[in-house]
Amino acid sequence: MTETIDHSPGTAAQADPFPVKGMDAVVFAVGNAKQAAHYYSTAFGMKRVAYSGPENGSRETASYVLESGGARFVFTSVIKPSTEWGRFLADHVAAHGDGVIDLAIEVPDARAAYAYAVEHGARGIEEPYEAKDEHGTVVRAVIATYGKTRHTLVERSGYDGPYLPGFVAADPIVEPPAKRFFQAIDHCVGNVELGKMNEWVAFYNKVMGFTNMKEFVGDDIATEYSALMSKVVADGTRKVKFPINEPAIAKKKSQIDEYLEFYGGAGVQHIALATNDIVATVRSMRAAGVEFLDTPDSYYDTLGDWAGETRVPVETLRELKILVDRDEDGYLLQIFTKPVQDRPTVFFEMIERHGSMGFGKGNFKALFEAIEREQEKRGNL
Ligand code: TYF
Ligand code: FE
Repeated sequence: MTETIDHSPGTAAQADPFPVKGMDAVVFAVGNAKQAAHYYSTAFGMKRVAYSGPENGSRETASYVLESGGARFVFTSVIKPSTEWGRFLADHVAAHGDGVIDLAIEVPDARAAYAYAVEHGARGIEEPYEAKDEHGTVVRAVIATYGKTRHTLVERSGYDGPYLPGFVAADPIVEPPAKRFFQAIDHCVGNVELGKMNEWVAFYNKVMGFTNMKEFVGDDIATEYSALMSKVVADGTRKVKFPINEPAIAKKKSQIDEYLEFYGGAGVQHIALATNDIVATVRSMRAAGVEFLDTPDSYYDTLGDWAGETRVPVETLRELKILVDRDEDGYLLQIFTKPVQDRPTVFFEMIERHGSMGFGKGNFKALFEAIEREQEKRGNL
């Protein structure tokens, strides 16, 4: 930690230049959305709520919309490309494997958000457009961010359909768990090329008026053990948080370089999901076959000395390999999955916050060592 820039959250009195309501959805382009939807239902406890495909008039693509509390994921695959969109999806999966194409943000006014973004240097992909059905009207617009990733700006103004016009309500694929595994998207992390982190931080500062959170990995930590640099931008309410990583030249090959090589460029690295019972969540996900990063026993031997007491006994944390971090505001519990596809690219974090607004900087060493052990197994270190 070498600087401490913390523009505190905007208050209602200050006009937010780019108001947001929160994350609308994380949209994945995958090779087989039908099977992905099944995996996120059984292994992540998500509930299918909507569908679009050939049975309801979408002949080119199939999309499955899954929810867990306020978190929404959309899995799309191409059936037979016939338009530019179908070819984009097919090319995306061919080039990048399964990945995130869109971090959609809900905004109160999509036209105003798009105008502000483009005026402040964003590349527009779709001008604001309206879609209507019997449930109401949704206005959307799309801007580009790092790599081929997009931000769709979604204005729902009372729309009460299951997702968007063009989608029909769909039943859960399997009986959802009695208690959901997570209830919100906590943060969405991007990996960008060497030397580009500050440009993308500046992009969010200018285009969305996002401010820098104080937690980041500076070059001091990078060269010592992390092999990456990281800064976090967030909207004024801290509902939307986007850490941005870039590789650093260090003793070891950076995990960010491994991602960039196998993803084929910049893209979304991990999605952190907020849970209020990480113990139950990790037990259920492990039982369903989700693989998590390992943490050595030595981490737990000294944990009490610096992390103090948490609501979970150390022996349970040790058993499940859950990490702890504490700062002046409180503590957090977190754990990371291994990559969820064969390419060493996208993974997930489960996070239970108790006051701390950080990202687990006290765990960076243990975490990055765990990731390096996986890189080594893959022959990429
Ligand atoms: O989002 C974060 O900042 C934490 C830590 O490659 C982290 O989850 C940072 C970089 C990384 C993996 C995890
Ligand atoms: Fe994270």
